[in-house]
Amino acid sequence: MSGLSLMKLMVQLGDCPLSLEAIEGGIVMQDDEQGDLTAHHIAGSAEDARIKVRAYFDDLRETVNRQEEAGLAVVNNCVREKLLSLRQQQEDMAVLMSQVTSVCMECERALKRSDAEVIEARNSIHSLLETFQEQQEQFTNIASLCDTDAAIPVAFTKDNRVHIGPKMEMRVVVLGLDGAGKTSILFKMKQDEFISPITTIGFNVETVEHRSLKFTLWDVGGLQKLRPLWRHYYLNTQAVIFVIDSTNIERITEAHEELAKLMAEKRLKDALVLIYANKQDLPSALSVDALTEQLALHKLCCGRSWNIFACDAHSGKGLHEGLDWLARQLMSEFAQ
Ligand SMILES: Nc1nc2c(ncn2[C@@H]2O[C@H](COP(=O)(O)OP(=O)(O)OP(=O)(O)O)[C@@H](O)[C@H]2O)c(=O)[nH]1
Ligand SMILES: [Mg+2]
Repeated sequence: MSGLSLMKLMVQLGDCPLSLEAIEGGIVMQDDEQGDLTAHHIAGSAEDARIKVRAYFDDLRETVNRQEEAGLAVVNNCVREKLLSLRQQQEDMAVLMSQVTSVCMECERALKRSDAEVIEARNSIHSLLETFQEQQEQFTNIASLCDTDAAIPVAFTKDNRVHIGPKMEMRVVVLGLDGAGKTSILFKMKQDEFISPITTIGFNVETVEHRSLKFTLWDVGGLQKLRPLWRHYYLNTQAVIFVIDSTNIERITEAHEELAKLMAEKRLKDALVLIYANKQDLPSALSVDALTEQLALHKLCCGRSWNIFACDAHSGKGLHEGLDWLARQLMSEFAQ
């Protein structure tokens, strides 16, 4: 070994303890301004990293605690509202009961009167009976308004949202090429009717209730000149329903291109993707397997929650299965 290499090795060896301290931290001797050697504590990169991780989780815990407080406050509000309305109903019932009692007493008095007195008082007896009938109706109304369900539904979504109350809402945008059957599907879901719609210029919006969910469905026109408008519907969208005309083999590439654009869209990166292979009532319709392959869905939707369902807007077959899947994807295993 030459003298120069030996010198290099010695310098490296000399550096070694310093590198260990840089990682683990410790005491290093350094010259101060007066040229005296003084001991300094250095933190070390390991400690730095631990501090960063702890700070991150402290912050996360604080956020979670705040959200827990907010969630509990909503539960308390729900309980308060339920109790208030129950008390109100009890009070209404009590008032009505006392009114019914006084009417009953009057009726009894009327029964004890002589025939001549009854004839003379027939108008007031008639209105007494009318009042009695009205009270009976009011009583039935109050009873039907009574919320007999003591449950306070609480549900948790996979994207870490807590829902307290009867129906959880989900914002969904329905996209696809023109003529794919988006509007037909929307009508079928909403009013269980197949009406052949005209092409959509703009959008339709409907709410559809399905199990414990309330879907707000935005059906946007699919004509090529309208597609640049799709992006205005992406914000806060939890799911995309992409409708394909399974019989239109010539436009499969065009559908693939549009779906690929959606998959690359940042604002939709967490959105669930439900693909409806529509018009399955027609004999020329491609099967779900064939479409999955032709659209290269496994590659295109890789890394996200997606699924494809065969359906037809005519009979409505397959539509509910799709919504069921969306609901299951949204709710976490803690969901009730
Ligand atoms: N046989 C059959 N026809 C369907 C089905 N769904 C839709 N159609 C027909 O397909 C055509 C287009 O349907 P729309 O619902 O208007 O299509 P869209 O996707 O809303 O089209 P745009 O509004 O232009 O984007 C209409 O003539 C519908 O009657 C289906 O499941 N089976
Ligand atoms: Mg339409």
